[in-house]
Amino acid sequence: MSRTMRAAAALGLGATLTLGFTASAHAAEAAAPRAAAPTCGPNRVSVYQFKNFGGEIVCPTSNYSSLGSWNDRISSVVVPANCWLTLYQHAGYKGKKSVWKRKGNYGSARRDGSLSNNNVGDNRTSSLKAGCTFDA
Ligand SMILES: [Ca+2]
Repeated sequence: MSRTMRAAAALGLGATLTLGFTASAHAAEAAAPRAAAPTCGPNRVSVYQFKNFGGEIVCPTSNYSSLGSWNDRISSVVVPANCWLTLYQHAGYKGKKSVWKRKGNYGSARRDGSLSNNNVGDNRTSSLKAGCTFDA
């Protein structure tokens, strides 16, 4: 093998590594929007610790008369088209409530990045009713 061919082979390897790195960088950029706002998927209600779909996330699939460690902790929600969600201020489905969709209402998806302007309020949810058609 001549020195020229070795140089070309080395160059080819270098180009491949560079291309691989570039592709990874693009993949990371493409995934960034989803990483910033993860959801429980198209068939699950998503409940978030922080406003604008941040922090920890949980995927309620039923009714919860109390929320344990999530008491007074919910700050934003995503309700897919085939799901429903009501948040209540107090345990046992009492107090002020905010309804995004009721069971049987399969309208368009709802996203609410802040509960500050909702009846239930920010960090004030103590029970909830959630589900999706696929849970029935
Ligand atoms: Ca709101």
